[in-house]
Amino acid sequence: MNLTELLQRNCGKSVRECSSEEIYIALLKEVQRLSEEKKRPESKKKLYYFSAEFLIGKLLSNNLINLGIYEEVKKQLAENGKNICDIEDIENEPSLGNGGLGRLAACFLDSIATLGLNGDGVGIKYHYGLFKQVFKDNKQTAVPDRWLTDNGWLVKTERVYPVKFGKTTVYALLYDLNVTGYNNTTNTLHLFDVETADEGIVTEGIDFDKNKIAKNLTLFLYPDDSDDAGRKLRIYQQYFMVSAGAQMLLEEAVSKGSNLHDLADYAVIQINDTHPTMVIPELIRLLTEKGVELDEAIETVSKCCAYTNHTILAEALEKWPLSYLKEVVPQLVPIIEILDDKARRKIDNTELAIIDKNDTVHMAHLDIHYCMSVNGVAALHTDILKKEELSGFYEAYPEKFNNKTNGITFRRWLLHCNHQLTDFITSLIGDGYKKNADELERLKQFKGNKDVLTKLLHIKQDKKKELCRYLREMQNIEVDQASIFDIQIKRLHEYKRQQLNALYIIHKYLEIKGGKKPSTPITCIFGAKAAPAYIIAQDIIHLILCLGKVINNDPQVNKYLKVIMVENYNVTLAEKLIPACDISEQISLASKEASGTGNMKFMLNGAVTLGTEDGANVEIHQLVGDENIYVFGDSSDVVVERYKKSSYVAKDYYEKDESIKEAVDFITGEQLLKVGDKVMLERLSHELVSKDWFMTFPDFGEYVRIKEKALADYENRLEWAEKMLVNIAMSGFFSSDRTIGEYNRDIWKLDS
Ligand code: 26Q
Repeated sequence: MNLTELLQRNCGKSVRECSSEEIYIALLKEVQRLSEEKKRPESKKKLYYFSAEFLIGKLLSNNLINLGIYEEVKKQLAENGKNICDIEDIENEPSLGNGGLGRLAACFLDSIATLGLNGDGVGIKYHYGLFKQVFKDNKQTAVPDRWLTDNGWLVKTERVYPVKFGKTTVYALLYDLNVTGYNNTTNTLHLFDVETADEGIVTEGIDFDKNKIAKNLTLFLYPDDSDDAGRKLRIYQQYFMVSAGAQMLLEEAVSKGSNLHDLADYAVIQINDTHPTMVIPELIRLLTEKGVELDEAIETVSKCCAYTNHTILAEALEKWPLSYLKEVVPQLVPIIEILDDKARRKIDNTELAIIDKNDTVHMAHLDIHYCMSVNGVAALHTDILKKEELSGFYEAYPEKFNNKTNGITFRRWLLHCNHQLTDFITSLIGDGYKKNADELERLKQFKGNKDVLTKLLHIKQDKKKELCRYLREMQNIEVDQASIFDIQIKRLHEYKRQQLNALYIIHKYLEIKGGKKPSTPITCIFGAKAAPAYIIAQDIIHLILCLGKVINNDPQVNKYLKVIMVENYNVTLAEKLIPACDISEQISLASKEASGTGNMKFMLNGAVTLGTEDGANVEIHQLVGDENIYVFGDSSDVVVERYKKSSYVAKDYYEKDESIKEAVDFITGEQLLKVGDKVMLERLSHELVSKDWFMTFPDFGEYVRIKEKALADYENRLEWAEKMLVNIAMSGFFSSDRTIGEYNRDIWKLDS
């Protein structure tokens, strides 16, 4: 590509004369054109990845990389006095997801295209992504995040599908976004919107009036489901997505020659968590409308659909009152009732029913009865599903259950976010690993190679310096680049236990106050959004921000310890934080984190994990060995037992363990109350002492001990660098190319 010509053509100016915006738009259009030129995969059967969230992140650089022209564009920009980072900054991040599940869907699209598989994403074009987080008075406030611009990646198509909500019909307009694989084919992310969406009503809050559904249907991505109105709107959104998607899929199958009886030869549907579950009854409804007998329609749809479970937290499993469904999607209710009836006849266990005795519809149950595959997202998670949460279902349908350990796309999480490390790895082992991640293991031959290890440390230091500059410029945060970067970035949730990290920080602060100074300063970095209605999560953010105020302003301590919470943590920030990390905090209560994918991104970028035996940490541990990870905490077996027996009493720990008491009391002590909100801090402290549902106290002592061990080990930099090397070398397993290969081999069976 010739940038000079491109900009001459687009703007009638030289590169130098163009603004960053002009260059961004010209590049965007050129990338669109090049992606469009790529071949599209063709196969009889096609995968439809249905997901309420696709957390795709900024697209420009990633697309340039996948098209193989990043380096030349960067070079030509530089020759004309332009920095590609300034062009990247122009793009709004599309925050069309809450966290892990949405980001996973985005990584999967990249890998599906890279492997040349015929598979598209289906979702919703939210006008406002996940809210923008702004800190005020050490508290989170939420601001609507409108990400759409006139010049964007989405292209409006001619396709329109009617979607009926009882007597009201809305029209789903299809927008397409090209997903270009790495040196391979282009696929599509299909996002539906209503023409009537009215952003004007946002200032009044979100209006849930059913009569105004056409105005607000696609306005917001839901951060939570804490009130009834919100829950109903979520059903509207889900049905809108699946009905339009199902119509599109049938249209495509028929155009390729399907007679609908053979639909399973033409379409396979992956249901990303329960959010798209209504695609099952909707497809059945559409097939019967087109003349397929009900029983056959049910059987056909069951052969097409596969379900992925992403959570074991009971409160996150979707259950809808039948009355809501009657109100929103009356046409599905008779079908769901038939599905329930059939399931009850087949399996005589009322606990597995779709509609329970309280007339609540269990979406996961519908999925499991009527999908051909049910998978968990990490080995431990799938085991727990089989043994505990879904054991009844596993007994009934053992053949449906399978594990697909999550993965991440190395194109974004290494090639794009860490050029230095990418180039260095390439200089050592060639670039085969970019498409075949297992080749990273060849890095192991450099164990003990001082030059290689030293270079790794230098790269890490450079990334830390870059992060410091970024935080200074963007967020006015000062970080010591010579300190240890200890990072916990993920959604704020009690089970992820940011509060445990906070208790450690208090403990460390008091230790330093008492004269025990760390050899190397430590910077504890957090990034997390909390659902606005999730009170305790708000309190934990407040605690962390207040700790920052107290500790960072204490001249006795701030040379040794700092607490930073970045504002508005998102994909773009993750791309800056992860390459700069030394210690990756993965400290969820064992059994609660289904997989985690941040843990994999950190590992790939040479951070060492400090974590519990939870989710994919277990597999990281197995791959890198005891020497190269810091593991602590009660096992999932112990935790599951403790819940079953209801034997945990937080107060006993608080009263018996002086260091726990000291740290907890600090939350409501004088220093924090000076900067914080009494109600919030007291509520949090009370929650911990009287409940501590996610069992931070039993793990506290070992967490402190193991973290101290990690900090001490860091002092021997070459030994530390060897841990970094092994982590990078063993991360190949977590490429989403591997994950997608397994989905295809075991579930989708697309020919490529
Ligand atoms: C449900 C009902 C109403 C409103 C919102 C929701 C809702 C929204 C998002 C429920 C769940 C989610 C997201 C879940 C999620 O991100 N789960 C994570 O999935 C990752 C990918 O598999 C795993 O790595 C994480 O362990 C898991 O927490």
